[in-house]
Amino acid sequence: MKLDDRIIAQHNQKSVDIHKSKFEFLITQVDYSESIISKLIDFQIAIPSWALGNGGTRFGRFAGGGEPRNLEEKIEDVGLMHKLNRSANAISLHIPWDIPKDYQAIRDLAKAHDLRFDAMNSNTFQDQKGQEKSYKYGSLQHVDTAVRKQAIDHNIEVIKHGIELGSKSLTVWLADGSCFPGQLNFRTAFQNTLESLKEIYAALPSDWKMFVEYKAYEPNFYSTTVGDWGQSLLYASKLGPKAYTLVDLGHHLPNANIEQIVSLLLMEGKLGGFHFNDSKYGDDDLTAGSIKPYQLFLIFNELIEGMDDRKMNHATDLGWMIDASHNVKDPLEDLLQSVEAIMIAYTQALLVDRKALREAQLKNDVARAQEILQDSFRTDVRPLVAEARLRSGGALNPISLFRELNVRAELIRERGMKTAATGL
Ligand SMILES: [Mn+2]
Repeated sequence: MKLDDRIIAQHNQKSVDIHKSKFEFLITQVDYSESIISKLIDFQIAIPSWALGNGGTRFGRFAGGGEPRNLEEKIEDVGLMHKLNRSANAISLHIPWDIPKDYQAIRDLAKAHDLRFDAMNSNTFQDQKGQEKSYKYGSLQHVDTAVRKQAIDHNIEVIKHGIELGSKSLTVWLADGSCFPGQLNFRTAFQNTLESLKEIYAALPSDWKMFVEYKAYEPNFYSTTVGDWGQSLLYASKLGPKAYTLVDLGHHLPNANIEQIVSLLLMEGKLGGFHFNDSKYGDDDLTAGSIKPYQLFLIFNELIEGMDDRKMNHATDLGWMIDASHNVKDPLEDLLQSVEAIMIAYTQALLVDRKALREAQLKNDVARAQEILQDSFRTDVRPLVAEARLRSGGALNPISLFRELNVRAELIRERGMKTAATGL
């Protein structure tokens, strides 16, 4: 379904006065509010095609109803979301779940929704119907050259689809690893993976990036061949200037200091992209900011500090994407909440008084440093985020409007109850 500008304007009319009074109050306390608003308008987060349906667990999957049945409907869902919040102008596709049948038609549809194509994602973590070789014991690391070749060819095919759609990056996440001690020779697995990645890297167009995503564990539970940021950085460094590390917030061991990882990767010029989600225990794929909002703020604090130090463009120099797959919420409501949480954390981090923080650090004034950070974190910046949305034509309250319009009921009527957006 497509949303009319007039409907958004009517929705905003109802709450614009109360918004304006909150906004006017907030900007009396905030320096550079206009510059912050323009950064917020520019900041866009890509939506993965697999987040538009309900995910499952190893125990099963509960369909939510009205999930997109094909690539066209996935683009329509992201288009609707972007229309509501004006902060989700890209979709990230997964191959083979989203292979376009007609590139031109898919490009035109995305354009009609004001969307572009973000990173392409390959899949060597499961076997597809009719696939010749199995990835049961890994893909790019596999002891059998023929399996490695099949996985390399698949990644190169993903790049080709991406070129047709105007994407500029490939994300490689590998499930490769081992479940038991002795199963793998670690060095051989690393070398095989590196050699395979080199062949994929060689197929990248000159203006593309390759993101090497790491993950501590799952589906392998003893070792993972790209298991942490050190290993990812090793691969990315050996591959060359187009290869970068990708940080997924759910892919660390418990209590890892992700903000420090981000800071050092930026320092080395090797942070490429980001997958947002939140977690209580592991790769829980919960809504961004739902469990550890302070951590999300601290990560953004390091991102801004590091990007500004390198004179990077916040909006375009790193890949920003949500990577989540939820089991109980309406996927579109969940994604709207995630984007809002990301925008809030970004705004809070933009408020940090960096000069004062630097001074406190140089004086070893620990309490003052904490005050400076927490002062920003405890500021209710929602009116700034809403103002940016309002100025870019979005809804003051995207989720309220989504509910008022009964979007999900309409999607269920169109698409049915038992549809699935992923190939899981
Ligand atoms: Mn991820």
